[in-house]
Amino acid sequence: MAKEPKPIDDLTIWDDAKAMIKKAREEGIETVHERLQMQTPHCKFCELGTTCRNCTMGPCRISKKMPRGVCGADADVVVARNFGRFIAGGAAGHSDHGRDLIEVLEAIVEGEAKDYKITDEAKLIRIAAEVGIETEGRDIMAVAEDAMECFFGDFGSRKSEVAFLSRAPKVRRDKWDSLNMTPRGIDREIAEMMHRTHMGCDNDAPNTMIHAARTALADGWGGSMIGTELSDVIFGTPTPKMSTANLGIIKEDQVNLLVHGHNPVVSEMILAAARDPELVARAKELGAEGINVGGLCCTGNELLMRQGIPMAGNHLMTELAILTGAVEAIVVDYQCIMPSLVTIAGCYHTKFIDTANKARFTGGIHIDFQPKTAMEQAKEIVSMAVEGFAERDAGRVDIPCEPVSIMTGFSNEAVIEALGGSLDPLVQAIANGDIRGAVGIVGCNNPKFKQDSMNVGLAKELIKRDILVLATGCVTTAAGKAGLLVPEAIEMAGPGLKKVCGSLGIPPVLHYGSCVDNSRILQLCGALADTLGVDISDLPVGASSPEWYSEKAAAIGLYAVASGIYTHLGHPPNILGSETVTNLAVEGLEDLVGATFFIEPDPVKTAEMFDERIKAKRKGLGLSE
Ligand code: SF4
Ligand code: MSK
Repeated sequence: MAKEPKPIDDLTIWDDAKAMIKKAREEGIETVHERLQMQTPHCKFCELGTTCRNCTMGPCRISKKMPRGVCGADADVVVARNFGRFIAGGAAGHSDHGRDLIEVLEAIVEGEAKDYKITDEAKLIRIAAEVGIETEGRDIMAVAEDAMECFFGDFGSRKSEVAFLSRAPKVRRDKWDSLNMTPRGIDREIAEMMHRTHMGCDNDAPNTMIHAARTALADGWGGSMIGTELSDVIFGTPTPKMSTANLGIIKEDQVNLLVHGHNPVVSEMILAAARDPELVARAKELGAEGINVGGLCCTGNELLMRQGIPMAGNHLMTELAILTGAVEAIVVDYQCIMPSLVTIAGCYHTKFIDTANKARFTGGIHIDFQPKTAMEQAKEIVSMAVEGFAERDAGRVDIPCEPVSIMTGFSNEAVIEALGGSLDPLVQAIANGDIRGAVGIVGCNNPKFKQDSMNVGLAKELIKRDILVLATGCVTTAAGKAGLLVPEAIEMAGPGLKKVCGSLGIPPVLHYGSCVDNSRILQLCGALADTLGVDISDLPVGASSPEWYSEKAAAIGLYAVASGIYTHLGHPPNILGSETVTNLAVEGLEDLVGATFFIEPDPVKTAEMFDERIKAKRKGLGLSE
């Protein structure tokens, strides 16, 4: 018997989402919420992490009745192996994204990508010097070539550590060395995780978990950091600017093209093509006022940070954006793109265009996007969107709200500039207790949570307690829609945070970028620890992914913990079938790396836990609570 659909009010905190879910139900269009209901209850073995499919003597399910798989592996081994592979998947996603940026840099150096350039030469010189490249008096292309070689090298097997580890405090690097946790090469750690978890290899759960942490560190201080830094070099380092968010950014009188995915290599070019006078003229010929490029998920965040484009929404808004009936094209690169978008686009005039060979969608229009032919291909894509305007059915258009203002663009460079050139004023504000600590709230939506209830609830609870929040990934649009990303949001903050942010004219929740940009937060923590002469685990900081779902979010959580940052998850990964693995994650890692995970679905209790932790860390630094 078909299940009764859940009340719409239970699914999301947003009016724009509610209106579109209602429209979907009226039009008989299935969304993520119905599919979750169909999949519930989930397989208990998989939820506990106790299913193994690593060989064909199985698959095996481990339980009290059947405590060992055919090979003899117990629950600890199976859970650790599954978790290890989960982390490897996340690290591979972020890091392959980073590699794509190196390949664009290579194409620039070789003169094969005329549509891309080195936009921030000063940053390239700065990061090159950081990784030991001679920069004095050298041609910028020569420096770029050496940087490219260095970062390609980080993916291989010939180094003892990835280059940006130089940004971590020495005491932290020594800890990683002593634990066998130092990431040597990005692909190496990912491949080794696959090897270790092959039948008959690493059959010691804690040892597998250590390598999981090493793989995650290769992502955070390696692949993701390379992705962030080279994106800044090629497209410009973000600076503060205003923009808008929610489904109201979709304009009835314009050609609407939404970019979705993660990598700015495609979406930056789409944005540039959308400004082409001929394409704009053609849009006008067809009766539109212009071409509107809006963002979804993290490729949206990338363009928001650097170019200030408006954001249509986060993960759970991607299906709903198409339901406005006013989207001519949705252009995707990779990661977090639900295949259901092709089906929903097919219910409207919307063209679904995929651009990466490694992320093709059956039923989508595929453009094999290449740096060599970037602008030409981007114009072809934008042209498809423009022509689609004529096919729009005005009777099915429903844009449910007006957009809200948001402030974006807080790279570390921008923050340091706002502080007058150094981190000292921030250190001072932390020391005198105006800012008691900082928490990065990152990651996704998951239909298992009322959309954004945790993301927004936690941010509000923390700023009340004078804890600065840094937002990345899909938390960004949530915070923006809740009015937390504007300077006026200081009215929701505690007195100290209000004073500091008020004097700088910045919001108490700072948009720090996309998912790979969590590496900016790692870099900031490293620099703060160095300024104070302590380890990262001594700082009054935390991380949270309240509504996470993806392998990448798990890798982010693990590299945060392994870097010494106390980290919250709104629900557990699939590890509860092993006491050893669970205890290690929520307790045992404290002794090893100075931080753990904690799992808590309630935002107020989560804020209280962070508050306690921050008090303890402040005390440890000799500061008032
Ligand atoms: Fe079963 Fe062991 Fe094979 Fe896993 S590796 S499927 S536990 S026999
Ligand atoms: S897009 S990984 S849903 S944050 Fe980076 Fe959002 Fe999570 Fe994808």
